[in-house]
Amino acid sequence: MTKRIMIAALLVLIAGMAYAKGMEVTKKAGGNTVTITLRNDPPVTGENAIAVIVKDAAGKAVTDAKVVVDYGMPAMPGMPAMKYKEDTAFKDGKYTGTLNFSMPGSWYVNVKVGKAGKTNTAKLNVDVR
Ligand SMILES: [Cu+2]
Repeated sequence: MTKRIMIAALLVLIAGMAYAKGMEVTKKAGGNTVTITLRNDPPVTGENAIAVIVKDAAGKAVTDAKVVVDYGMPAMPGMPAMKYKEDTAFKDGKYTGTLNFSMPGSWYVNVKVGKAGKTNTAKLNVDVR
């Protein structure tokens, strides 16, 4: 193998590892800790699976919350504000759904965790490619 091919192979391997891991962010939302994983890192234009794990202040998994993801882009020149909503489904310890980013750029992703009449939000911004 030439050096160039070895470097190319290494880059493919690193890219593959990054893809497998996805993007993971942990945030506080009220008394809960919310771990948000996006399947793609960086997120891509089109569909991106999202998984959310919620734990209470004691570190115990919260399995009966209503988790909704509001995401969008503020208005920009030549483009009105875009707002989307994804209702997640709880399965195997995670609240999962799919976000569909219609264009590249900076998107906000607000993960709303509702339980017992209260809603706490974990906010993040992602740079969609
Ligand atoms: Cu835009």
